[in-house]
Amino acid sequence: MKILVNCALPYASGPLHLGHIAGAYLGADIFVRFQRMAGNEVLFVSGSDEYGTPITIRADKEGKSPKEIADFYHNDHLNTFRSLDINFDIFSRTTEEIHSETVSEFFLELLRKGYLVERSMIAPYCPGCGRFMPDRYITGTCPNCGYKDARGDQCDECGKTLDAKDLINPICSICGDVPEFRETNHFFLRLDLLQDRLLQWIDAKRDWRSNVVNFTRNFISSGLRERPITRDIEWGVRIPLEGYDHKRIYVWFEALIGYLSAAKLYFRGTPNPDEWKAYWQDGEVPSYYFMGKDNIEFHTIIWPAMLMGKEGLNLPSRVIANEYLRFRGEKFSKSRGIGFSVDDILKLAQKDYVRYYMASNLPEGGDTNFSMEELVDRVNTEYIDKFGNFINRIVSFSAAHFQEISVNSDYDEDDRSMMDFAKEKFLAWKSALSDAQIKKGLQEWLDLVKYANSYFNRSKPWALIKSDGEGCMRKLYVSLGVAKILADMIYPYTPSSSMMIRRMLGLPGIEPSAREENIFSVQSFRPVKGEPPFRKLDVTAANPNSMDLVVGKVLEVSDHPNADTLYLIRVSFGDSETGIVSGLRDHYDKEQLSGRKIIVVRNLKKARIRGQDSNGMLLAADNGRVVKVLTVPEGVPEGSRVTIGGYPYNGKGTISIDEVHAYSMAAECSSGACRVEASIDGKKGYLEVMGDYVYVSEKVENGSEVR
Ligand code: B3M
Ligand code: ZN
Repeated sequence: MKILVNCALPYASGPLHLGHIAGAYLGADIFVRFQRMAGNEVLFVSGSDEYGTPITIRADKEGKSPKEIADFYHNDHLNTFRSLDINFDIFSRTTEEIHSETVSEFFLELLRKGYLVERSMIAPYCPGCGRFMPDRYITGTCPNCGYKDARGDQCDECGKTLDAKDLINPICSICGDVPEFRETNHFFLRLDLLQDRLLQWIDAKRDWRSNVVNFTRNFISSGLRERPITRDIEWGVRIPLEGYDHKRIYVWFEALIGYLSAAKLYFRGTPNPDEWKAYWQDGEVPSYYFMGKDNIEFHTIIWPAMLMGKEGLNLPSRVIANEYLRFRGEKFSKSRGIGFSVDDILKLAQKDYVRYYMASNLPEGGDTNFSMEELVDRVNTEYIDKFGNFINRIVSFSAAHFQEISVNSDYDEDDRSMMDFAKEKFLAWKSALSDAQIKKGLQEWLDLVKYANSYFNRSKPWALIKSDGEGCMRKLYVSLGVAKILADMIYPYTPSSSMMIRRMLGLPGIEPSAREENIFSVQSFRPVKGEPPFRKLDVTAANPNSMDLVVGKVLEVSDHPNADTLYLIRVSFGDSETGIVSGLRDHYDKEQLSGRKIIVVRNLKKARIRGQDSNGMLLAADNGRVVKVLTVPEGVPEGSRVTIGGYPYNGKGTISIDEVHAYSMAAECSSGACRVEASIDGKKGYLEVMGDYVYVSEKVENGSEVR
């Protein structure tokens, strides 16, 4: 059977972090691998979403063109997916020509059929910038949840889609001016005409997850209005009509068409360029869509509406949306320095360990939390101790005593119960994955791992070998059969380790299979003894950053009562405060420090300095004469975490002043500004914050120590 699997197109505006991976991509990859094991023909599609304000915002910030940004992050995404074994058949780009052609066709056909109409509307216009501003560029307080930093298109906190004019106290995020709301002409999608059909359609989706169905049903029932699908911007797909040179198609209208244009592109240049039609027009071919929860309405309302209007293409069969993966309770955000990017985490743990932990912790039914400690714990105790050791024990024992292992005597009751249990778990795994329940599938696997361990221990092959050679071989045969099933069941989750284990089991050339007839079908095994398959994770060793560097804001400065060179400084981290004794009195007036953003080593061991408590250490560049505090770019809030060479703080308790000095932090000055470099893990790395650097507040002598 053919299956189409589409995965939300990530914006090419920044590196992917673990929140993205958990939201959409890992689950989709696991699902696709499973479907292929089950013998299905899958087309697995995604691509970079290269238009839209996330890209232009980043371009403005970096002084580059949107195209340069999109090129860079498109490649970055490709590398990221490759590094995690997430293998799309095609990872396309919305700047492909075939995409704009496909968008034009869609647009013109919807226009012809009356699903698009031109109307005048009110949009935010910034007098400071002298142009209409995308909703996303306007920020203010969310009318829904009160979050202060909501964007005009959507609130990041409550997820509600917004209109800039709904924001309370809106301002332009570029220049800070208060926007006006002016009239302009745009094309609108007549969702209102499709409301009843959409409701009927969603009501028939009995097997969908309730988060998606409930959200969609509520949304539709509250009444669908026409939606503008063009904007007064320059970066986007052109409107295929005369006279609209300064307007473009809105990213959320065209990006959805990216699924279709990518499928066309995939088959273009193959012997059968029309093959995409099999995936889009054959009503028997199901289509699955994976995404994070903030993308639901676009896939269950806008996209189906567009497809209904267009006619002749399949509607989504299944929309699967995960909730959020959080990091210490907050949403992952590379730019705010919260959590790990994929590159960061892969420095600490190999891809299959990351895939394993993430899969076991996917936010399928509600938000989950990422924790490095939990990752280490689950990988070590489940994946390595239980699974890896089981494989290693059978393989080494078998290889040490037998050339070839086949079954040569009748199964006893325990063998049978082992085999029955294996079959039961295999079938449960299969039905979970068929239903895209990724976590549940993994749980079935783990149950079987545990049972297999206890069966092997009970069987005592090391004792049997002395008294009952045949019985011993039979026990090994059953264990190897179970090991093969385990290797198959784990294949979608950790494909490269699964293949390694298959080699240990002596199964080259037999592909992983999800077919029931392929369990216990191997007649004889020739396991290959080698090294234990996995090495345990030690993240303190792996993550060398033991310094909890945080941006603080000076609240108050006072003289130390017993020392003329010292200040007592109160510092805020946003949600907490601390008191630091610091030797800046000869270098800064109190007023110069008050209100300033500084960098603090928050986990320095508490000390009492001349009778006053000091809790943390304020960093400054110091060449013995000139002392200048470190600082951060405008807009970096207190509480932001600083990384060193890409490593976030490893969370391992307090550190001593000597340990701080071991990082040999120093000012590295070039044209006008001084960044801060440190020695970490035998290499040089910069202190970074929110995608930018930590700087010395004024230019100092190159190489000045930072302490
Ligand atoms: N780029 C939003 C996101 O990355 C958007 C998805 C498009 S799917 C067609 O979350
Ligand atoms: Zn402005």
